[in-house]
Amino acid sequence: MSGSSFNLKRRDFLKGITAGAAGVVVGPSLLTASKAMAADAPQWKLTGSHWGAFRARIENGRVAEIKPFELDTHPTDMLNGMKGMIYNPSRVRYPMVRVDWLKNGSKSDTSKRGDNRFVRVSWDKALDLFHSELDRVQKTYGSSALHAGQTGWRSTGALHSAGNHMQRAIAYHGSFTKKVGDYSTGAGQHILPYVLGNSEVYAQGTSWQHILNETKFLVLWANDPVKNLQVGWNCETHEAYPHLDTLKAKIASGDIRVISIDPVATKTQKFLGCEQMRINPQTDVALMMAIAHTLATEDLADVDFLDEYTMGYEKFVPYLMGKTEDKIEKTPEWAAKICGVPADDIRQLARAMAADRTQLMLGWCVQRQQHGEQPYWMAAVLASMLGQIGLPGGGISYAHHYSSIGVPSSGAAGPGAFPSTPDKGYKPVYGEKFNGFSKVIPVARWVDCLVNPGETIDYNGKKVKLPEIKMMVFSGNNPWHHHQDRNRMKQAQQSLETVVSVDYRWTATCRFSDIVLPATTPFERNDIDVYGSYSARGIIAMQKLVEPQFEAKSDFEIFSELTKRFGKDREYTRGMNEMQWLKEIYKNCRKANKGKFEMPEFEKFWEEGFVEFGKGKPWVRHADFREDPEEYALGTASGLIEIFSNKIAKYGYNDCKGHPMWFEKVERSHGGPGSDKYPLQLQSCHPDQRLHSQLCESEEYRATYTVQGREPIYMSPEDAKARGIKDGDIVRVHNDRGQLLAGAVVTADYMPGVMRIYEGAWYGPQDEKVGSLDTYGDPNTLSLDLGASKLSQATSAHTCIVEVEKFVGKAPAVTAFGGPQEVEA
Ligand SMILES: Nc1nc2c(c(=O)[nH]1)N[C@H]1C(S)=C(S)[C@@H](COP(=O)(O)OP(=O)(O)OC[C@H]3O[C@@H](n4cnc5c(=O)[nH]c(N)nc54)[C@H](O)[C@@H]3O)O[C@H]1N2
Ligand SMILES: Nc1nc2c(c(=O)[nH]1)N[C@H]1C(S)=C(S)[C@@H](COP(=O)(O)OP(=O)(O)OC[C@H]3O[C@@H](n4cnc5c(=O)[nH]c(N)nc54)[C@H](O)[C@@H]3O)O[C@H]1N2
Ligand SMILES: [Mo]
Repeated sequence: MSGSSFNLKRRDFLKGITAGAAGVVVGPSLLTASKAMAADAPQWKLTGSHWGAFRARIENGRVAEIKPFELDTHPTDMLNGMKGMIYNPSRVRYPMVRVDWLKNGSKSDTSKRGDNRFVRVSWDKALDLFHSELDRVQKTYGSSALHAGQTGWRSTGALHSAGNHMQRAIAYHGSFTKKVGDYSTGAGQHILPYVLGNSEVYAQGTSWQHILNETKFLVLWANDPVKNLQVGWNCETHEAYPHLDTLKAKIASGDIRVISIDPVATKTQKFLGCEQMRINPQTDVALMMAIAHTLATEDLADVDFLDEYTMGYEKFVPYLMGKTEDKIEKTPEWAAKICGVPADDIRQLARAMAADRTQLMLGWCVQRQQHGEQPYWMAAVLASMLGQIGLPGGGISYAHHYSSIGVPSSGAAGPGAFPSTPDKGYKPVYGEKFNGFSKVIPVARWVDCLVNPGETIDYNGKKVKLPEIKMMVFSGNNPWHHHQDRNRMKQAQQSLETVVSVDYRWTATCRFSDIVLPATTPFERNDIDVYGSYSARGIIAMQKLVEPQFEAKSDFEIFSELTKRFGKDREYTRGMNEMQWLKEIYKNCRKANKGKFEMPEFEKFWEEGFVEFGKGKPWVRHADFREDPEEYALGTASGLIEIFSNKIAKYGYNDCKGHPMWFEKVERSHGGPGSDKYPLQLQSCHPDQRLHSQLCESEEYRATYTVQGREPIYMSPEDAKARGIKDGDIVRVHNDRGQLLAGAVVTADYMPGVMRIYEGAWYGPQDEKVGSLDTYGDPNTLSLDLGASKLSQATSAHTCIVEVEKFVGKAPAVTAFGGPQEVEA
């Protein structure tokens, strides 16, 4: 893998596409579309995706060639995988029902769920079954037994937002259990409102222009923007990348110093040519404490800022100085033993931060760990001690690696999404019946509901009674990728009577479902979306490239037909079809932008393909608060930055207290708990060549990074050598929770004791039994399923230790791809 290469520049990119196109090897039978296609003349169409806006040349009803949208100066290499998203052997082709479920319905043998044996049925049959199950569950158990609340990275497009269709349609039938929070930033989005008055993670950040002009010392903390800005929530145009080019130049010329605090030499570090501070995983809070200790003891803390803008510093200092119950002074020497950074380096880092304009930029991975709230809170404390919050190029940011944050927003309104809830005054077929259970659960605790129904857990100052769930519906998300601890899940899901999945690829979630419905890809329907994500640079027409493949239907069609079965289709669709909806969405957007941003009539827009709003003005986060902390008080209890939170202290939690603290983890490499048996940290960071599990099905593109057909596991030369592993070997990775096969990539980018398998690798179990070997390499076969704390109950995916060995013998075939085994009823 070309770990060091930045996003391809336009010219190389086009080369890449041509090279890829030359080697197309997809079996002809898979390419046959369901509908007869007119042999149309070659033509280019514009569309967009999480990976970028692009134009596609259509020939004989097929996508023949792709080129990036001309406004995208830094297209991602992943566009090379796009064609394989439409044409691949893992597409869901027809409605399918699990064979045993078709025979026995809700009384099926659920220990067989996952055996991947399915029967093809008609759309009518599948939707009738779906509908009758909804009826049965509402009648028998009530709303609490239905969970249709998981959401995820549905495709771009305001209209065809998959989760919204599922939730709106089902709500017309009856209520269901919903979720709060997300897997991305669960711990961060829960702690920061107490500390900074806003979740911060999805807020617009200080503009890159200010950072490039004013910052002298930029600290990338667990942050890999060059890798992670390749995808965006909307149709990307990669507008942050030119700023990263400038940053690279400014590092070379000595104008800006950048350090990456990370156990791994990241893609960003290698692109920028910046420094790295290697840190033991999960120990960032110890390092932060020691930096704070140095600032406090060397008189480097900005006491005026702390006085005016923060509260509770005086309650935190005794902890820092070892004057509270733990009696540990958080010196650099203390921290060095935990985080592996020499004490002198810690002191120098602290001094450098205090010496000049310093911007801290945190990534999100450090908060997808046990006690993930603490590094986020402690980083805000550090930034407060440095006193630069609200200055251009100073202070703290939690999102410059996400969806073009840091590129100023145009200020224009984007197109409103298809509603996720029913229209006002609606009457569902079944009334609400939650039987004393909580209606909303923390997103990552749904498997806990299956394991411990009726249990009451703490959550963010409240109590949550976990519902007894009997039926789940998934659309636009892939829980058999996104959730932790496969074998726990495998065991737990047996208590579900019915599982329905809507997707366009046969994911492990489909494999572990009873009814599977084929959706269209975003390239088989018309839509409209923002391009540029947070820059809101313009609006793009996502023009249908090809007809739906096989028997696929859009989510809009699927749920229209479902609602028809209980007489709510007119309400659900408001009597409008796809094009009418698009016109309506566009019209409302045009109205919202009237007098501010010029937008043509819909027909003209559709023909031209996009409307540009222009660039926004550079901006500084928290500048208003700094200017006038009363007028622009933060949304915290005191209106100030809370180094101590009375609210949190009053919750009385043992794993998140009144101020940030160092907590040991249940398991940790580098001498931490459990490391005698499993000495290696397994990171499951976000993939360089996928969006989670999306694109993994793209066969040729996957082949550019797999090792002997398996997902790569990256490891240090030291760890490989100690185990007799060579680059290219198949290895078995295991811990007490599970085992998987992966392909070794040995690289000095990794420090000893740290390994990585990118999340989103498709789960390919040898069979449906609990504990079976995962043949492809899904890291969630090994990850821990534990709430980060009682405050957030967020995922702790990155609290995970393992051992690895060379696999000897004949490796079993990869079972992850290629769809179900089709059987007769
Ligand atoms: N170990 C570990 N696990 C993690 C993480 C980690 O760091 N480590 N990260 C977590 C994070 S941050 C996230 S955001 C989650 C992501 O978790 P998900 O959002 O669940 O991941 P995706 O693979 O993007 O799944 C989206 C699914 O929606 C389907 N889809 C796309 N478009 C449509 C459509 O139009 N209609 C229908 N019906 N389906 C559609 C796709 O085919 C895909 O199966 O994973 C989490 N899991
Ligand atoms: N290409 C691509 N980009 C994406 C996504 C994708 O799937 N593919 N997903 C998007 C989504 S949904 C999300 S949530 C974001 C995720 O954004 P992040 O969570 O920020 O991304 P990760 O790549 O998981 O991790 C970032 C860095 O954290 C480091 N790290 C891990 N553990 C530790 C630790 O204990 N200490 C320190 N100091 N560093 C650590 C890793 O080595 C890595 O370099 O990315 C978004 N961008
Ligand atoms: Mo995420």
